Amino acid sequence: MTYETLLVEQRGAVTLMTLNRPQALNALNSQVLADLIAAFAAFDADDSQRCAVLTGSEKAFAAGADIKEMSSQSFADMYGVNFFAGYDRVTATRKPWIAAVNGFALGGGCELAMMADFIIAGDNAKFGQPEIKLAVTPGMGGSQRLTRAIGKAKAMEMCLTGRMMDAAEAERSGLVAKVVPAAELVDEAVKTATAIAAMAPLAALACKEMVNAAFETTLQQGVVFERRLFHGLFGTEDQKEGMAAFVEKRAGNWTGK
Ligand code: CO8
Repeated sequence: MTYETLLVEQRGAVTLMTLNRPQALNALNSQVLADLIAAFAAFDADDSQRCAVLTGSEKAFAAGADIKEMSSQSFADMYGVNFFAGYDRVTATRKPWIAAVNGFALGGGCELAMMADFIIAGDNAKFGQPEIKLAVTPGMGGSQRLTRAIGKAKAMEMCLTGRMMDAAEAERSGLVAKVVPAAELVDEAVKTATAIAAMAPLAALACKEMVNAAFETTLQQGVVFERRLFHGLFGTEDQKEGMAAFVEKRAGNWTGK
C-alpha cells in the first residue's frame, strides 16, 4: 500500500511510518490524517506486525496542523465536521507504537507524538504548543495529554507562552522516554520496537490497555482492571510457554494464542 504523505515499510515485525511532506515541515493536513488512519488500521490488522514507529524528518517530526488549510475555516466548518476527530481513530490503535521525534514537534505535531504509547526523542527535538500565538489553542488533545505527561505547571506555561522545550528538558519532565543522538534516532526506535515486537503479543496488548486505563479511572478500579487482565493471561498458551521457557532456561516461542 502506498500513501501520498506517508512512507511505510516493514522491518521484520516492525512497521516504520515516516511522515513525508517535507515542503511543509510535515504539517498535518487532511491528507496526512487520512494516510495515518489508513496506515494505522493496516498495521493493527496485519498479524505479522507487532509494533510500529512513527517518525518525521531530521528537521521536523511535524510543525503542526496545517495552518494554511485551517486559516479560512469558520466555526461552523470546524464544529460541523468535528475537525480533528479523525485522530481518535489513530489513538484507537490497539498494538503498541512509538513516536520517534527529531526536530520540531509543534502544535499538532507535539499532540500527534503524545498520542503514541511513548516518545523517543533525538537530541535536536523541540516540543511546543504554540497555538496561542495564532490566537487559538491546542485542538488535538495537547492541553490534556501534555498536562498528564508533565503536570500542570509546565503544561500551563507551555500552552500560555507557546515556548519550545528542548529534548533534555522533555526527558527531565517525563514527556519522552529517552533521548538519543539525532542521527541514530530511527535505528534506536526500531530497535526498541523490535524488542517489544518479540514479546508475547497478547501480553503487549494487555500492558498497553492497562497503562492507558491509569489515565481514565480511579486507582482502585485501575488496580482491579489490571488484575483481571493479568488473570486473563493465564488462559493463554503463551503464558504456559513463557513460564515453561523460564524454568527450562530458554527463550519463549510465542503463538499469540
Ligand atoms: N502549517 C502549514 N505550513 C507550515 C507549517 C504549518 N503548521 N509549519 C511550517 N510550514 C511551512 C511554511 O509555511 C514554509 O512553507 P513555504 O516555504 O511555502 O513558505 C515551510 O513549511 C518551511 O517552514 P519555514 O520557512 O517557516 O521554516 P523555518 O525553519 O524558518 O521555521 C518553524 C520552522 C519554526 C517550525 C516554523 O515553520 C513555524 O513556526 N511553524 C508553525 C508552527 C506552529 O505554529 N504550529 C502550530 C500550528 S496550529 C496546530 O498545530 C494546532 C491546531 C489546533 C488548532 C485548533 C483548531 C481546531
